[in-house]
Amino acid sequence: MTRYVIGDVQGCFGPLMRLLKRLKFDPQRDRVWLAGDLVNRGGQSLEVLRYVVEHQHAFRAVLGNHDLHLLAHAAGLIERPEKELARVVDAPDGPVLIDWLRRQKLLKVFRKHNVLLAHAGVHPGWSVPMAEALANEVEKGLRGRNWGKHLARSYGGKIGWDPSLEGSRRLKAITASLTRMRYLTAGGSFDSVNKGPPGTQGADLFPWFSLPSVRPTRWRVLFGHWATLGYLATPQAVCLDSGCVWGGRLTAVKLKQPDKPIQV
Ligand SMILES: [Mn+2]
Repeated sequence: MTRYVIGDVQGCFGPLMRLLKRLKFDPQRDRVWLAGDLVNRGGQSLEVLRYVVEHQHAFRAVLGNHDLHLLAHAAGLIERPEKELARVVDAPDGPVLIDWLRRQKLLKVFRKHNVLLAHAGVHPGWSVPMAEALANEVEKGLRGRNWGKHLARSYGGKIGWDPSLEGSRRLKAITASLTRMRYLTAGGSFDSVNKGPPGTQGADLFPWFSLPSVRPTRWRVLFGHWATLGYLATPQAVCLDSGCVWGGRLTAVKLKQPDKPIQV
């Protein structure tokens, strides 16, 4: 069995199929973790979800901001959803696809490999057990029966993490850190404006994985979300979003070898 992690697919069904072929992916034998943003903008979100759910014994995902946006539409929280997302929700098998999606995680810990996987990243102020517990506060409500209400309390806004937060603002800060974060101030505050590669950001902002005050740990975070970063591997973090939906490439790595990208 080989375990792969694949970056942001964003409805790019053709490239996903080509990448799986390149990997000689065998759903009976291999396993894939998707780094989030399975859907939106690429045109074939429905096809991507159908394929993944059809082979769900082989696929798992951490949710990205676009996946949460789709869930929000399914829960009736979005007034004017993108056509591509409405096509998923309105499909005859839409409810099955949505139920699979909402049962995925926001953070996956691979203890044996000292690897974390989250769509945008893991806040440098969080220990691994803390990150797991915080992610679970959001995940468990999404798995439950009143998931739409829970999502409404957990999703939206760009609230930076602060341990003193409570209630809905705390849930929203957890979700934002795991699914939207790119730059932080030296003190760990959230920046919601800068999206470009390092070097283009405002003063006193650092990529979340290279805050000068944070001591390196033995953990490495695999993440997507940051297309302008492209595939990038540092000792602390590996970005797997190489901008497939923007005309770039779709990236996979073996969980055991994140330093060797496989791209189409
Ligand atoms: Mn994203």
